[in-house]
Amino acid sequence: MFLMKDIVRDGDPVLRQQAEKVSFPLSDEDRKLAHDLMEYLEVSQDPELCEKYGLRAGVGLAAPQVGVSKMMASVMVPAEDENEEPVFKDVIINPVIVSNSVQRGALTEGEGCLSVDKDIPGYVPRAARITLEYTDVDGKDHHLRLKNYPAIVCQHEIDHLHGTLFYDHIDKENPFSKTDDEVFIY
Ligand code: SB7
Ligand code: NI
Repeated sequence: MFLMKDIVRDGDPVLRQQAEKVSFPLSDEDRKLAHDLMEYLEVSQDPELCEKYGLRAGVGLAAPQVGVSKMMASVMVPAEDENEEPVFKDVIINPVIVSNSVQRGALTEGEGCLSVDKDIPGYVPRAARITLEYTDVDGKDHHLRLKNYPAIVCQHEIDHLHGTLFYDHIDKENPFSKTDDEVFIY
């Protein structure tokens, strides 16, 4: 199981690398990685276990964040009502955003990252909606449209696979500048 000590922090070159494509069928090693990436999210989103293991809660975790430069990330976006199924939950392998909405969106609270220990305030403008393609752990291909928060989280994770961190997108002169036709999420 991954703990905070396993999470690579900003400054480590692996976070700035282009990750490698994963081949199928998955090796035992890649299958374990997929499992462990999702396990972190499940454990971190359980308040008791999160506290017990001293984790930071996360809705996503990309392989480079545990030092593995491969195109794999776990995403688990809980429903607002915690008794409901997550709005999106999967390990996304070799993900590609095949289309982006013209409309932009940003989280009102900005973003954070398990690999970035300090708070970096500012809007992180992204596409409000995306069309995503990826392969799951069983080798099944997926093609789906995501909007709002799940779309933002997937963009944050896919950025990790290309060596980009959320603060790269923040306008340095004017971190809270709004553009026209931008939706604010949450
Ligand atoms: C806010 C938080 C995340 C994504 C988008 C907005 C995920 C934070 C956890 N991670 O560092 C995952 O890469
Ligand atoms: Ni991150």
